[in-house]
Amino acid sequence: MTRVRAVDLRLVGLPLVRPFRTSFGQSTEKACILARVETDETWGWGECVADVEPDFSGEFNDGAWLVIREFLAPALLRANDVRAEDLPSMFAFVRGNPMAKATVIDAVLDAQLRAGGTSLASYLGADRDRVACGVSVGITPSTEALLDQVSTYLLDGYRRVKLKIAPALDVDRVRAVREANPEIALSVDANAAYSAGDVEVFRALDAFDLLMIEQPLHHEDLIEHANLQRGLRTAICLDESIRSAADARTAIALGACRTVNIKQGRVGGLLEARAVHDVCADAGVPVWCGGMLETGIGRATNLALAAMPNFTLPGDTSPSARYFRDDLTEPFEMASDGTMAVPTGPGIGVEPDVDRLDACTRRREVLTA
Ligand code: NPG
Repeated sequence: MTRVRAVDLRLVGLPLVRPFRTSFGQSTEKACILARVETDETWGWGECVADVEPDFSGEFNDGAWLVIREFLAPALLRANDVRAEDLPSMFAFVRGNPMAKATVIDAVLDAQLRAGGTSLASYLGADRDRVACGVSVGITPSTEALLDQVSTYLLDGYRRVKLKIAPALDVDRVRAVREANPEIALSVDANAAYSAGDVEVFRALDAFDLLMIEQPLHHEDLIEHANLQRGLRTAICLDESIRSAADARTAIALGACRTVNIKQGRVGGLLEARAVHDVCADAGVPVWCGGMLETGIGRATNLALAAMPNFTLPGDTSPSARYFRDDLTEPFEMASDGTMAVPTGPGIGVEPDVDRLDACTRRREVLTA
């Protein structure tokens, strides 16, 4: 049991080494909330995957900050003894807001595991000590720039390349990458930019032997995803549509997808992510670990999750240098075989550098009982 004495919230900002463009916007900087919970014995870290604007989901940094400060942290600080496993039901009085909840739940879980000397990977039942890395390539200014980036990433050793697509920046670009690289594991991610009327785009993409087409349609439209999936050879993967294990169960029952991207922050934290993994494993649906440009704290968390048995496809778990010149933790490195080591220390197994953390902190608030 753990008693939380303080929740130390920071908003940090780190420049990205190259802008990242998706169908919903462009980022040049990673700005996120970090929570450090302090318990009687130890501490734990949680990284919030919300962004500056409510574009990927309805959550955003300033909103998540308020939800944590006004609702989640006070409930946690009032509780005498808690386990991370108690928090999803303790936080049920707050509807939605999975990213804010994940930040606090993951931080308490990290503290609990540090106190017990257990690594997050072994707590989650990981069955390997290295995971295969994929890379997500943002929308580039030209097809030439895209081909250049893809060949650099392939030389780095990545095991799978995912291309961001958007209307009119899709079939021709994917064809060019496929023709230049006939053998690679290739996928595309639309971030919900299309509608049911765009079926011709997906029929054309179906010819490129893709590993999957990720989140083609609106996140609430599972029926349309099922209709589309019935007409395609390529597997549809859902990301934004899956906010919980219940969503995963529904999507699979409807035939709306044949694979699932698990982002622990999008589903309310590591405990729910494990439940999504289990639902998919029971249904024979493979999963993989998504990424949201996390700092080393969120990256350590993702690597532990990605080592669970049903994570059978390479994830968006790239090394630190693909995002940041100076990560907050020791940088994560990828071996030339395209794999990365899963942290083995207690909890998430990493710690941010205090000076670097202070240098990139924009706002800080320490909440106590
Ligand atoms: O390497 O972490 C990464 C980026 C992977 O493409 C990626 N993430 O839609 O999945 C996504 C996208 C994303 C990034 C979404 C940031 C929201 C915020």
